[in-house]
Amino acid sequence: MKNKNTTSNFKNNFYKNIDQLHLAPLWDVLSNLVTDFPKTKAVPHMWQWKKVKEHVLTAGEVITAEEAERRVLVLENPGMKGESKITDTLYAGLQLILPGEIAPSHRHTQSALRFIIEGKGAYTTVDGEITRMFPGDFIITPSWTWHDHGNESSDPMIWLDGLDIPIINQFTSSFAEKLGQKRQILQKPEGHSIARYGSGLLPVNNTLSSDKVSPVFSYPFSRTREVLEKMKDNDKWDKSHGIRLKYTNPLNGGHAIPTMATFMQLLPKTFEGKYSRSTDGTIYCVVEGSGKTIIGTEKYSWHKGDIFVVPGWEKFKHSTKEEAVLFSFSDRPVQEMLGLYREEIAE
Ligand code: 1HN
Repeated sequence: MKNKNTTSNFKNNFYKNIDQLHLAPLWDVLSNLVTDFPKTKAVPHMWQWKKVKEHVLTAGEVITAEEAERRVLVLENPGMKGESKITDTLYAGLQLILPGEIAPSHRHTQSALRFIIEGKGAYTTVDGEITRMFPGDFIITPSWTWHDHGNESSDPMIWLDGLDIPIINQFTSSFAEKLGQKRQILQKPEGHSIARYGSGLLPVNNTLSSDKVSPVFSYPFSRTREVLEKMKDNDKWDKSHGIRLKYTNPLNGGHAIPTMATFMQLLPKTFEGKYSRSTDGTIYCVVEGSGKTIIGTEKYSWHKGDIFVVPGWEKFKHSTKEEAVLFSFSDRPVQEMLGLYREEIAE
């Protein structure tokens, strides 16, 4: 008995002593640190456009775009409340700009993507070049570029923001500054970048300092849709993903944004996708049509404007009755760069 007590005292003292020196026993935590399979607090979830839209519009009565700096309702993963994350590595939100408003110019090391859901013709300016935004357009704001948004149209404009905020914070590399002016000065004519870099041509004496990010910052939906339409009759469908295209950087064929992969896909009518899973948690936004996605054990019926999240390594499959188009984004480029990316398709 005495012996047992002595041993237990000896051990208790050991744990107390090492704790005081900020030392901790790995054997208590190892199985949580290095798991046999990916583990995440993120859960599958869908935000229905018909339910969230009215609240995004009401935010316009609660605060101005200028006061808020960016008037956004954050899409919080229900498994990570209060963390401003939709997956472990990504942030997403719905931003509203009302007619006549300006979201003032600023820049930060986080990269951003915009995917336009509703409205017509509000603008964003990125490093001196303006582009008008229409539904289905995909626009990038590379790390450390000045950007401001404004709405000179007569309709509210709502878009999906995707940022790599959790990744940047993990690396303690967040920097941000305000320009101190509502609008930056325009330095290039509208259409400058897509003309030079977005037509299968590149200026021979290209003076870009880096190929890390795509010099095309606006990918209009009209062009993307045409590609899907041309491919749908001639190309082989992926068994899980239908016809899926990635937005690329024309300088090197890589992803348009170094930290976030972005995709547009077409699912044909009466598609019955096979289950697949991949290590990149993915956010989907419905662009056209309707369908169903089973994520893990949950079934989601989606329509235009709905946004749903598939956590990393969770099995999922899509099915449709009518033709549908989906935009999506994930942290795949980072995983690919580090040699971590894995995917599996059920046979
Ligand atoms: C940001 O700069 C924008 O520029 C949107 O529209 C959302 C969320 C967190 C940090 C910066 C924008 C943001 C953001």
